[in-house]
Amino acid sequence: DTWKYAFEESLTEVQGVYATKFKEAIEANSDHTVELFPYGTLGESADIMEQAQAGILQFVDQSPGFTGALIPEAQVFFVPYLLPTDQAHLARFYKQSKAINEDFESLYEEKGLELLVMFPEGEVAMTTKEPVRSCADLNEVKFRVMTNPLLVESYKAFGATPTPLPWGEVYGGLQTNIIQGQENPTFYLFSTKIYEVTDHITYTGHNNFTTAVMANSDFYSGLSDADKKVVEDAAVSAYDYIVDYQKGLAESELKKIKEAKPEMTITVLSEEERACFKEAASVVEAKFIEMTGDSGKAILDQLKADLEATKN
Ligand code: 6CS
Repeated sequence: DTWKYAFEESLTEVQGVYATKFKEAIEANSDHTVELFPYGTLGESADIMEQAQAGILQFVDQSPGFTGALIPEAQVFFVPYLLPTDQAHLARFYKQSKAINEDFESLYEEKGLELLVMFPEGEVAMTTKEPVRSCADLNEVKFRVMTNPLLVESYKAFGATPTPLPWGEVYGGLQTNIIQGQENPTFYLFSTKIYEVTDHITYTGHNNFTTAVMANSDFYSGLSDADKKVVEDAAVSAYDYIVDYQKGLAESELKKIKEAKPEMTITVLSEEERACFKEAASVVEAKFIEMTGDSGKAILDQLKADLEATKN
């Protein structure tokens, strides 16, 4: 039989490379085939999530940036400066974290989803039309964010005017000046040509892009133990592959942006310049707890403990 797997990026972007490895592993180790549906073939992120919950798709990759309304606790990934930017630390963290592999698993399960893996896609950078050296520079900037209430709170706390939009409206929105900024990992700034419609890249170090792959729960629980193992093993081998694949990716893609658009400014904010963004973090953390209560607080504490435990 054929299993359908949709994701939010193209086949050659990070989620697509992950999905391709996952497919290869399933097909090498079972009689099942996996059909891949890249971004745009079945709609936006919210659409593929609905299809996965309905069982039309067996697998879906949806980032917590879009899962926040469904699972409020998933917004924890948008508390600024919670996650480190060190990729080696992150690689250990997602694999070993109890918050992810146990606590989030049950929260996704309640929504009919079997969480298979979460993985990092790189430090996010802001791209804007005007330079950003402090929060004050975001004043009056309509800044596109994924449709996630806590991300809205973050950019409010940063001083911007947050504008939640699905991905499909971002390039056009920047082109027509409906929005004047957005954030994404470096590889994505190049692959989606977002550098064509913004002039400044700013690294504030405030977050790493997290994504999640899950299966429809009814589908998953109906699998034989052997097939479940094939799926779990495929998720793990694709994880190891995607972590390795991303080594040096931000650097190589930034170089390509510079070649394509030499006038693009690229700024890594100093510790001093980061101060107002870091101050905003505590406001956002408090908002997160206000939104999610004891359950959110428990996951936040566990996540912090997991980050500490995977430092070295
Ligand atoms: O910003 C977004 O909406 C998109 N960013 C990435 C890196 N992947 C998919 C997502 O839709």
